[in-house]
Amino acid sequence: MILGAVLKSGLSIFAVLAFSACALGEVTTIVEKVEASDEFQKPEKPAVAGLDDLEKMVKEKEEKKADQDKTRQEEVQKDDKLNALKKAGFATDLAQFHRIFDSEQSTDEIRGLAWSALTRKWNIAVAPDGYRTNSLVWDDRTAAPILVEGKTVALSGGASRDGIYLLVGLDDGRTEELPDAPADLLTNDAYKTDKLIMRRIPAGEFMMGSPATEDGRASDELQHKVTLTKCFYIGVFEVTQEQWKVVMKSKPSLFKNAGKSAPVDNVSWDDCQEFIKKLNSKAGGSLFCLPTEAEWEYACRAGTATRLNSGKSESDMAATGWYCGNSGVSYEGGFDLSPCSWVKDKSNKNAGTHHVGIKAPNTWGLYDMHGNVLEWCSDWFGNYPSGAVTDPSGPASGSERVFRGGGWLDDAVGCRSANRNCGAPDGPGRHLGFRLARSAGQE
Ligand SMILES: [Ca+2]
Ligand SMILES: [Ca+2]
Repeated sequence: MILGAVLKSGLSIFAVLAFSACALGEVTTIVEKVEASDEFQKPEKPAVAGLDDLEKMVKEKEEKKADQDKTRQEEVQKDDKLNALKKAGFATDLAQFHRIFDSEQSTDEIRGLAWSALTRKWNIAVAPDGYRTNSLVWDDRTAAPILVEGKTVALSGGASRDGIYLLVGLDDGRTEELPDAPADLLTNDAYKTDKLIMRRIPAGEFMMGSPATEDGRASDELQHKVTLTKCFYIGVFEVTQEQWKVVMKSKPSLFKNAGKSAPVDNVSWDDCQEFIKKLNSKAGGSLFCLPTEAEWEYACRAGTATRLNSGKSESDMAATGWYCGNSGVSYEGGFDLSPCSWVKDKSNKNAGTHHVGIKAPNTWGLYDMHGNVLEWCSDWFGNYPSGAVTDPSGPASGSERVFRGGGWLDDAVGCRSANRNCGAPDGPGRHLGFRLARSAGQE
């Protein structure tokens, strides 16, 4: 071997150490240096068995890396290009708004309409109170326009935001229809405490489950076409601790210090039925319910087919939900992470639930569909059908009920749109909560 030859020639041991420690890519250089040395006696056959192979390996590795670098660079360039286009479009629209605003003919009403067209076009989840000409800015980091002046606004691109909202009074079950999301959706705690806000989801069809190529998929996610023939309402947020208290007069959550606007946890499927029964009796009907598993996934995807409704990567997960990569908490009574080997980020000793509505919503304006608490659905757990189905509601009987969306302790794979979980209907847990659905009645 070359090391033997080098040693025999009396070369310094340090050179040998340097050789053995060097990266593969430097082999040739070291060999050349050795050959140039006076003390080195060139062996008859230059190479030593295996050196050619080694060089070939090094070359292949370098080529592979160059290929990967190129692909990565191309992806970045593509993103940059798209971002630049979006930014230019945004600037044009904003300029148009300013022209309307500054024109002598503009009235409050026209300005209001222009503002609402702009915010709608850019799919801004929350319009500010009225309109403010200088409050829209482009954020290069998120590649999206955001609102400043103290208002947090999350954005998502894509589908239009047609549809309406329903505001439910939890004390009396009365509902009020709203033409759009309230301007103070994210700043007024009422929507997360004594009221409940729901979003109308249009009827439609989608592919439920995951394609065979999806990273991290499980065998129970057989992809099939689902048609939902009726529109329905679904909670914009997970049901919170305070909302549970208002309806049930009880505080079941184990994360007692997570706050009023944290999702209720530690509720079983049976407990959720009690909540629904109470709310329905206040409302004088039976319209409130849990979403079916199909309705849940349809609402979660909001037209997307990717692993997550926000994309496919870890950073997409971090942007849209609380999962094991970001759910650390400092409040008392957090969950001790030390035995959780899969949690990479242990900078926080404990993890737990977070207030609803902080992370970016999906295209239909729904928050925390990925992560925070897992959400009970109405279905019994069972195998998916192999063909297309219409308005599915799961097997007629079973032993476990479905819950979806992954939670604060799951990894990103567990939070995928298609991922399914289930548990006994009478089993609560600190990972389990829910989101309310409501039939849209005869509409
Ligand atoms: Ca959730
Ligand atoms: Ca699963």
